Amino acid sequence: MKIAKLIFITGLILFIPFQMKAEDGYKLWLRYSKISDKVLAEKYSGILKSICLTKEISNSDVIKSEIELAAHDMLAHAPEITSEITENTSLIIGIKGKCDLLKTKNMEQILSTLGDEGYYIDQISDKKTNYFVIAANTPAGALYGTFHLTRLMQSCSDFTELPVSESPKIKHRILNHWDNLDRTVERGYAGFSIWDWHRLPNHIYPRYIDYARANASVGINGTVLTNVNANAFVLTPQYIEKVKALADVFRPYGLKVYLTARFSSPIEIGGLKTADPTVAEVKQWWKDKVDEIYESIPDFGGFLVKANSEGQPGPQNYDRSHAEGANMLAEALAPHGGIVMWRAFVYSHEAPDDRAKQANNEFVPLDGQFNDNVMIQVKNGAIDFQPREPFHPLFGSMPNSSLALELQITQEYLGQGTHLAYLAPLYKECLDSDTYKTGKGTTVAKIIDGTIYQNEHTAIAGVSNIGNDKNWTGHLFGQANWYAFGRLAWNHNLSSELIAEEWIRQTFGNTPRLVNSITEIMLPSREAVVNYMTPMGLHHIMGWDHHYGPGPWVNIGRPDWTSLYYHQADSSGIGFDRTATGSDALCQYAPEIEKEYSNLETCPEKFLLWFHHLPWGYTTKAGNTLWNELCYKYNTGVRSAESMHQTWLKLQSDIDAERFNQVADFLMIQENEAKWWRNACLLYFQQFSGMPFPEDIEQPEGELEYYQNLKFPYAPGIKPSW
Ligand code: GCW
Repeated sequence: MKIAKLIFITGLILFIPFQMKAEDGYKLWLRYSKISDKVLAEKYSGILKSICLTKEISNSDVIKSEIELAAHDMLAHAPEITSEITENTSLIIGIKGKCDLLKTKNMEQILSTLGDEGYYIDQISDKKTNYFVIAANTPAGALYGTFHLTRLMQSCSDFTELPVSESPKIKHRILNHWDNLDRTVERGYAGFSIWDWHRLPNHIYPRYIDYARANASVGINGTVLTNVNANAFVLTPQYIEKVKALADVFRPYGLKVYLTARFSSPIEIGGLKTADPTVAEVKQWWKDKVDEIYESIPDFGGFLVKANSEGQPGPQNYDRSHAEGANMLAEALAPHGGIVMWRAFVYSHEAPDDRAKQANNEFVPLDGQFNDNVMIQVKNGAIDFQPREPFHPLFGSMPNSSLALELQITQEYLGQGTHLAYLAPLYKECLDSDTYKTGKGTTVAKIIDGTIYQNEHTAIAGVSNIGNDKNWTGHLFGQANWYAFGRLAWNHNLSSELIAEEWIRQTFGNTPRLVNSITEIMLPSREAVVNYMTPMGLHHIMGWDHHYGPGPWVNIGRPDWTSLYYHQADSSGIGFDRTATGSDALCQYAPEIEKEYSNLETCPEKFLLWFHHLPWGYTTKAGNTLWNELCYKYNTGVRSAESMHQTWLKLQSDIDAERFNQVADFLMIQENEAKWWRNACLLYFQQFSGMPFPEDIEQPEGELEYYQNLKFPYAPGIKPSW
């Protein structure tokens, strides 16, 4: 062949761009992409050569299919799977005492410390044969251990982490889907609900199984299928049959199903005249209804309830307390082992007191009156999932009740479906907050994991960001927040950094360039959103109703749904005085917190305007006027958004086109909207400060009126039907 022709063809081959496999994000972090490192591939293939799956594992099909999928996709290998140990066995996956190697004293001792969902991974040797072992006390533990092993392989681990002993710190680790039966998702930004109620129970989408896999891979063991602004219809027989079909799919993955219970259901679907929890026929109705559910779903988790909040019906409609309402449901569920999660997100329509105080006002007097199988589900902050809130004062204020933490994974107030905001730092900020309620070290994490009050039930919930978008979460990086919620629910001591790295390695790859660059984008991203939206303790200044974009001027509807109620900007200054000279919300915290946050010298600046109304000329710790400091913070937020965008663009050659382009486009949106927030908020607040913008920042563009006149009637994330 002529040399010239050969060079030409070779050149063609060399210049064919290295086509990465197209990826649409559907596989989430469970991509099991091919292990390119030959040495590791060989090591892993050796581990997965022949797997003994002890017979007693009731979910063995699920474990078998996961291992086979992982081996096939990562290693192009088909493991031998047996139910007895053979001379080829390389990996044993089993539960306590079900095979000789798991009956050793040492193994039994280890397993005795790991509880129902824990697992142990190690290499053990027996008569000169080395085995990898995943040992657990139950099938769920064995599955969690299996996902841990595949996660280590996808992350190109050299297994120096071994031995691994894991058990969850919190019992109920639950996603709350604010999904409506018409498949709209309240505050959802990833399309419609994945629950196709109309085709259930007959059609089981593969997506339902992948949903269960994804949750099991991070240890989530519960899912509330329906919106807390509840629809009684889901409790009718025809829907219970549909719910059963999902519960049957999820069960082998250790995922329990819960439903939201609309308090007025006995009237709406039961034909009764009242829903008063003290009326015998109402109690009987709920008992019969619960028994009916358990007939179809023997491991039904229980009910999540939003009552007497934002117009939802509840016991107070009959002058009964939250405790009377919750205990009625709890009594119906108790014989079946079910729980009630009763939400403390309450604030009165009449706005009688600072909204931040009203949950404590209503619930602290009821402490100790709730049945053992009732948990009070409390948002991380006292207002409403803001980019930053001090921890909710209810944590530590109800020592005789079981409190569950409710976090928001969907980004209702953090850029909705287009802003990259990695939320593990927000979750950790709350979890690690010291409430001082039983002295130093009484963290929110230790309250909800039962360490402080030894609760029988412990729980953590995340409001889901999942929809039927191909990539599940709309923004690809929304997947990181689903993942982070699961990992922190399992172990709240994990760091945001470690969780980010785990997710990046499984989602994008293991090169230092990918890991370092994407970590550099993710870790500061939540702070960036705080800075360009609500710096220094500002809060609740978003667009009206849809909550999209800035709205510091919003002044319509009930006072505590406006923005002015929260920033209270006027010529004298800005901020909400929650000290003794104001609403005194601080009195609901422990004295140590009250003292620290009341004192301007010690109050963390990130909470300054949450607790104080300060003059525009107040001097901050950096020596700036408050006005200039706010301008610098907004400007820093914009710079951070620009930097995130630029860092991502440098990764074009490292990431498949579809996922790269989507994130690049969304980071452009985020950069533009960060400027929008800065311009709108600073132009609005300048009306009150009367002070010039610092010369050393980019000057806010445009006219305030332009921003105030923007309308978004079709902003995403269906709004509540009040
Ligand atoms: O954040 C607010 C949302 C409502 C939500 C409510 C709640 C489900 O704007 O859409 O209703 O909180 O937590 O109940």
